[in-house]
Amino acid sequence: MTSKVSTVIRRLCAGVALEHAWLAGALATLSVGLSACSGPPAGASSGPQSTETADEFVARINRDLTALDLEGNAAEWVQNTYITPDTEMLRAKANDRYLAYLSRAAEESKRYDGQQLSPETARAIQLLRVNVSAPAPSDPAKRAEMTQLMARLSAMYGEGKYCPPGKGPEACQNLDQLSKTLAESRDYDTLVEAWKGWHDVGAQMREPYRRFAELANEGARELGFKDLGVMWRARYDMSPEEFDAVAEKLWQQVKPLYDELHCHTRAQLAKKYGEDKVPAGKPIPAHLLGNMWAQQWNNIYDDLLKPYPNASIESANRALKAQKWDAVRMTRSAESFYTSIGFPQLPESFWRLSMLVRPRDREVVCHASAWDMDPSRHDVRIKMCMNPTEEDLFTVYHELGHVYYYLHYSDLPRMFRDGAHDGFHEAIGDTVNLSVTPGYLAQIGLISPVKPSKEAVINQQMKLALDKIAFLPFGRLIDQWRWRVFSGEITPEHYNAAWWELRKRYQGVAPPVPRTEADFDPGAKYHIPDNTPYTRYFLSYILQFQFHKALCDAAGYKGPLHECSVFGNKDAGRRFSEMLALGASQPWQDTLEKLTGRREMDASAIIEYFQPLMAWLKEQNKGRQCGWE
Ligand code: X8Z
Ligand code: ZN
Repeated sequence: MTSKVSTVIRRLCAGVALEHAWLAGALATLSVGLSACSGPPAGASSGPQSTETADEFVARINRDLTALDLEGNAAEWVQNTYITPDTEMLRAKANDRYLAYLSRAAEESKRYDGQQLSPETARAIQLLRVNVSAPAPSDPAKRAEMTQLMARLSAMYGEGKYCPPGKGPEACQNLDQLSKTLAESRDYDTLVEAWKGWHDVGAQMREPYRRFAELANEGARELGFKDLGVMWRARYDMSPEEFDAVAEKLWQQVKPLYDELHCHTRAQLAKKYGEDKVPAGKPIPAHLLGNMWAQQWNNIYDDLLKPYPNASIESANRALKAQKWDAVRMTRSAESFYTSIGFPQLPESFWRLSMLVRPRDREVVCHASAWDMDPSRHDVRIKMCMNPTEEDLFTVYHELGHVYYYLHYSDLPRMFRDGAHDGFHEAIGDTVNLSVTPGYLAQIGLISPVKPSKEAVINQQMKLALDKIAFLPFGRLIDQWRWRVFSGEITPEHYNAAWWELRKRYQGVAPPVPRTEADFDPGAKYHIPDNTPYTRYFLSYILQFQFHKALCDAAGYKGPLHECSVFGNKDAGRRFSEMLALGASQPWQDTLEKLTGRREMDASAIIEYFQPLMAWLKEQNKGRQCGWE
């Protein structure tokens, strides 16, 4: 639906409508056969008037979508927090109505092609045409089939379990339990079992996913795009080809950092599990990195990768448990960071209506997300299954970043209530997390006071790199797979092989047991069944360092970037607020320039940040056989 950050494709940013030849071409071929649509959907005001001006049209769309959002958000929220056949059906129906409306509105907007429009109106119309991550075919039967598949895939992921063979249903384990094993066990075979147990959940999604992708692609083609992957990339205010070049350039900038981290990590894992299990020059077995998808590796920091075990900087895991931090306390802690930089307290309804822990009596989709339920009432929520771990603590700070973005742009017209682009939305909470320094964690009593030393700096940098640097190739590869699925380059007979080929190429990891085309390992990652575009996270992991540097400058900070925290700094908070309040009302380049003084996404801030660790890693890796075949 429209307002949950994890599923929305954030809308296209551009200056004046049809200024870009590539988009004008795509839209000129708009040929949605909408005659089958009957009347305005529930919640929509009366249909189009042929005399309607473009400004009136946009005002009507803003009004109608605001009304439709309420129903769609409510249906999707309930389906996510109470999975039953009934809520699945209700979500599919609400989504159906919403998508029918969007298709019709996109078609109607063609009336204004070639007209002189105000930049604001032109922009709203552009955003309208690309603001959906799964456009429906115009055939109502196909649209219904697609929305049912979307709800089904979401439920399959939420209900997924591993049931060890020969044991009763009480032995079944959900994703939280299996993830805990991946984070905490250091027994090779136990890890294999948990890894395989979860990945096998994907197999049942293969056929529904194949059909879903086919239908959504058809929807994208009807809108004039070559395929859905091209449509997703049309969101970034440049041609898809230009965007590919930008993303590739960023990846090449940061790849050397990843290569050093990979080399050192593999050497440490070989010490732990043996050279036979983790050979030099080969991809790392994907189940040894502390995370189900090997996407962030910080769970193996404390015992396997802490450079100086006797120096400062441990993870907050132990203290969170010992001090019995619960989900409310973790969320309050995040809120208090935001209020320290001048942001408002969370509304009372946030506390009443959010889901912070896994309910005991029903199935839910536990993957963390933030929801903009009703901007007019400031009804914002998060949905998480929090446990007292450092990972979840950082995640709740992340989610509140989305929530504060929603609150900041709640007064904008509907088409502009969005991130400058989706990477901005993902980067807000993570930027704040870069100020959650060891000093801050010590201040709130979660780690021992830091004794400043060169060793402590390297420890801290390693801990952070296992999150921020380890993630980069993962963030890059997910949509490499999907874009190729949508373009037809990867066919269903090669879904899994292509997935592992990309995981090997980018991340240098390999499955711990042989996988075949009977498996569907992409389905074991939330964003695939949920159809959430993923390049947003890759962009966010670069942007958040640019934002952090800009906020530190705004705070008047002068030292090395990795020691800066803007905790408590109202000047930094004001600059951040100004950016958030702009939402999607102007091209993201203008918004980025306002905060950072630059119009390009650029990796030099993350490179600067990790300079001390890079020097240290290069030293460690001397004489090692780095890379993988
Ligand atoms: O999905 C998320 C957030 C919700 S927007 C928890 N993230 C990605 C993931 O878990 O795969 C944050 C980091 C990357
Ligand atoms: Zn997020």
